[in-house]
Amino acid sequence: MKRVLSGIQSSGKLTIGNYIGALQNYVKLQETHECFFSIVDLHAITVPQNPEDLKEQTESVAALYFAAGVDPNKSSVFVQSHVPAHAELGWIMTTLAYMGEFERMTQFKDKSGKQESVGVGLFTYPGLMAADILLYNADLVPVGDDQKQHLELTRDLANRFNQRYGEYLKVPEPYIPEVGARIMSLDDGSNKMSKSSPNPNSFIAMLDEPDVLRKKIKRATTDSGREVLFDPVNKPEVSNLMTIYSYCSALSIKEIEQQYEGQGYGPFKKDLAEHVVATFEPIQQRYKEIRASGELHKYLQQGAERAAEVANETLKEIKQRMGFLMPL
Ligand code: AQP
Repeated sequence: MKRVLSGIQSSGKLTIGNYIGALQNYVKLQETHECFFSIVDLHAITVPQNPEDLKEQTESVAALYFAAGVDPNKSSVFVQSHVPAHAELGWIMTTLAYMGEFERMTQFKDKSGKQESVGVGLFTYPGLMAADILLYNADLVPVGDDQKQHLELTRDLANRFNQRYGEYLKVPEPYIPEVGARIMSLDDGSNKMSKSSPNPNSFIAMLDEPDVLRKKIKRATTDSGREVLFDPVNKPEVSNLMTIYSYCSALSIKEIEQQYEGQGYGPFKKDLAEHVVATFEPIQQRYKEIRASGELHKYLQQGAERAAEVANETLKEIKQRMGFLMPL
């Protein structure tokens, strides 16, 4: 069975972009693959986090994994900081990487541009991400479009390690969803929807109450036209809303175009909101049940134990090959 590794940062409230681009694929992949899914809290602290919020966000992201359908008996779900091998291999990976490689990362450029002072962790983020993946010798990594470049770097680092220390690490392949690889922000069709955006109206959180969600969709930016047409270059905002519509309704883009021909944006947005509510209401209900059940920490402990078994073995082999003196 091929192995899958993926993770989401506990850096805010998960958006429908995280769901469509990542989580919903986790649920599918666990049926055919051995899956490790992480809540990457060590990545979340690459930008400042309030301690109380970080704890709540980590629990919330974990509960959303299960609410979305990740099954703790099929997949190992764990918090990254519960498996210390991630931080240790993350350091080792930064020693294998070159400055120029990290400097080229567009996510670093985007995020550092928004900070007053830029933390070193934001810069070395791709080294830790490489460690996350390589510790599990993952075959496949489900990621949205935005993470493709980091995965490319992970592949380079795995190849570099294998050249220097002998063939050992598996070079992972990206798994990019066909629909929804990049859900854009509601207020600007050229920006990715992000959970850490300071403007809550730019994203739809998976846990937004139905009325909040309806309001956000109603005020979502469109354009001065009135045609519901899929044209990401000239109509990026409307096209993005159509992608979300298509995912939540299972209608094709063509069918959506036909349905709203000559009707303008009003009816389209109204129906879109109802499809989004119908998609996320059951998940919200399960989320509440999971948080109330007290089972969450048990699942996470079980996941961390299974993850640590695999990760510690890989780390040991890596250290031996690199010439670290191993403890008796
Ligand atoms: N807008 C998106 N469309 C499709 N996929 C997305 N992902 C994130 N945003 C979108 C995918 O979700 C997974 C987890 O991402 P992450 O939390 O590790 O980091 P990110 O990509 O930086 O996500 P955010 O929401 O933008 O977080 P912040 O605001 O903290 O940086 C990844 O597979 C990602 O591709």
